[in-house]
Amino acid sequence: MRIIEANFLESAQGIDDSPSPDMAEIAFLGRSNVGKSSLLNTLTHRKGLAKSSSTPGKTQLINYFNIKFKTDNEETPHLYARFVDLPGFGYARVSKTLKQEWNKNLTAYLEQRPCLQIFVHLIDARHKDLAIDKNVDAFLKSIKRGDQIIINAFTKIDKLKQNDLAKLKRENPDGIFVSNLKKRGLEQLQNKITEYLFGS
Ligand SMILES: Nc1nc2c(ncn2[C@@H]2O[C@H](COP(=O)(O)OP(=O)(O)O)[C@@H](O)[C@H]2O)c(=O)[nH]1
Ligand SMILES: [Mg+2]
Repeated sequence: MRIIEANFLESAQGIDDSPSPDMAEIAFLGRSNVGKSSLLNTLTHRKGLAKSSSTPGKTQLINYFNIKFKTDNEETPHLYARFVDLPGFGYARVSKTLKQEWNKNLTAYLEQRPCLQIFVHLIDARHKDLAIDKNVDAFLKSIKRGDQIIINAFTKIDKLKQNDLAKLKRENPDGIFVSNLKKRGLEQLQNKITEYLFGS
């Protein structure tokens, strides 16, 4: 399965002004600068789709993208889902909980959106133990419904030594390990998403 179309749909401040929940959604979240925009652009084959240069912390909007997949099945040649680009949260503000750090509207989106199926938590492979990411992880686990999964995607693995990458993989057997720069792990990430949503 591959992505053949990706289009920006709209930005929302929260659930109230979000599109109608008529499609499976995959939310991408992580610290500012983790590589989220780069990853979204590469996954969708659209260089400027998620603006990669926006000032960290300035935009607190939820951005929706309609994604069209091409399948190998003649009866259902196309499948659809929505990628949701969430604002990056701040640099390691250890003393604050995610709820204080992050706009209430965003946590409400994560907690209450009925069609939200997958959380993709992006974690910088070099800084995998930051308090803020631990908070996010605990928060996601605490809100996750039975019909949802959390994918931990470790980014910028090109910056790790082989030994450290091997160790990271051992410690996170269910993780996905990506480098946008070296184009590693992107197919695994996409496969994990489509397998969960569509079973293929
Ligand atoms: N070495 C390396 N740098 C990356 C990678 N992905 C993104 N970057 C860089 O990290 C910075 C932040 O990327 P961006 O996609 O804007 O992060 P965002 O703030 O999470 O949307 C930019 O300078 C990117 O060029 C990667 O896989 N490897
Ligand atoms: Mg960005």
